[in-house]
Amino acid sequence: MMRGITRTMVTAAVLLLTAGGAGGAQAAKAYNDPWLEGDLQQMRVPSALDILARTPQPVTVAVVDSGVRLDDPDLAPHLLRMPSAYTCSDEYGPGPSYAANPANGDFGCDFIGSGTDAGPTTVPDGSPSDPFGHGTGATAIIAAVPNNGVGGAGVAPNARVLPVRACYGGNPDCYGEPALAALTYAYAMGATIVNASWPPGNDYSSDFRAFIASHRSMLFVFAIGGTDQNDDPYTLCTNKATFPNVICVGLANADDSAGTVNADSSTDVSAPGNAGVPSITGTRAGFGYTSGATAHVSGAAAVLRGLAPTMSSSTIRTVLTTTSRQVAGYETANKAKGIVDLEAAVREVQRLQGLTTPAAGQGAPADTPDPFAGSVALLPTPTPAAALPAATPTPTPGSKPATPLTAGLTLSAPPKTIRAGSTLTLRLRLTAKNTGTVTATLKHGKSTLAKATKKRAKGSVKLALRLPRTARRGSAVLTVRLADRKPVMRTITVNRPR
Ligand SMILES: [Ca+2]
Ligand SMILES: [Ca+2]
Repeated sequence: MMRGITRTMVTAAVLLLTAGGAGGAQAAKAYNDPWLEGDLQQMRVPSALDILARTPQPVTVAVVDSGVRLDDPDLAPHLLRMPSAYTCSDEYGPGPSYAANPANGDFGCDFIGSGTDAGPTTVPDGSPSDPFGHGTGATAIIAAVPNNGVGGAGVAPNARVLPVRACYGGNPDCYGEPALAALTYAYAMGATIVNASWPPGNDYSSDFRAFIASHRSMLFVFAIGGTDQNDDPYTLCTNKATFPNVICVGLANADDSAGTVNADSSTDVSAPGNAGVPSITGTRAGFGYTSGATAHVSGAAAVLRGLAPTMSSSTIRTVLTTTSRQVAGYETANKAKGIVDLEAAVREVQRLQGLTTPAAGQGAPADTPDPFAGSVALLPTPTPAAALPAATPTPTPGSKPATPLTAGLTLSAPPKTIRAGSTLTLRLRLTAKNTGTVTATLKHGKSTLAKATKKRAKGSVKLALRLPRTARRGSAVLTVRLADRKPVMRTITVNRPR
């Protein structure tokens, strides 16, 4: 998905973007961002934003990747902070977890902690910062603030990015439990588009595929990763009956010729790989290719979803594919699909919605006012995180309200190992206003090794779990739960007694 691409830098301080491609509209839109390339014109983004029948609603796009540079001034205003305390790993089973909280300045979830390669998972945290730049590049393409004189311009002024770090390395490698946890988390946070700038190979687990099939309110945008899938087309891309909410993206070169990785029947649509770069890095070295193409499609989908929040994911996919710009010889040469044409897609969505498409330049503003102010805290400027007010999430239109999100308690780090025959003492604190029965269980498979309960718990709580000397040794799962909230879970190894 990545390739060393020499960036063709546009140095003009103000670049006048004119609509390009087939059926060129008259609209023109000036951007003053210094790092623009030709990608927006190639997809007819400026002219699309000039004919919107109404201002698009904000759309939460989860970028599941290597993370996001959280301090980039061109991205930060469009990044989502945690809407409420949320334990980053308890959705997908036992393991270390972290109670992300806006009061801590947390943006989202990091499911792999400091893991930088395909090594073991380390401790998650609430700061999905990006050591590689891959997820940052995707975020810039989707949601960089346009027309602010800094960095590039994203495709979707209405997109708000939920940064999710779940992929190792900078290529990136996204698999296993972190990948599934990331999708689950994205859903819980109200994301209706998942940008996955990585290929959905057939080795993903049945649970991973089942999650996608059963969450059709979400549109999953995947990258075609190479030519190897010609022999083994991705099921997630080809089985439209089961996965109507998946769109798989190939590469269109800047001159509209097909990217070499496009020789595949899995591809739904193509898009540019080049893009404006994150302002803070000033480079997109190692990013582009189908990763960039995927992000462009996520941005296009975010505009359409914001325009028509009740439109199904499969309809958005159909609109993007059927309105894509066909290039002579493109399809037959190597099975490449058409290039996304956002203006044509917007016109089609407005037709389907019974909306009258305004004349070029007469449309509604594409930039939504800060839609989450007072509900989900945003970082308005790249200043150090101050204490942010706790807030309840605003469900994104078309998504299920995300409840319950919080475990309602924080758990001081329990030991990683314990001996059979000893007592495990847990210290936890119920977060403000929470009170109720707290239960803690230590289980080995279905067998309960120890259990403790505290009724009418409030504030600081101590729980003691006594393990019998005969307790089965090995990896056990500690589950701590307040009432019927989602539990906090840890893995603890039970060793032989003294
Ligand atoms: Ca981190
Ligand atoms: Ca910008």
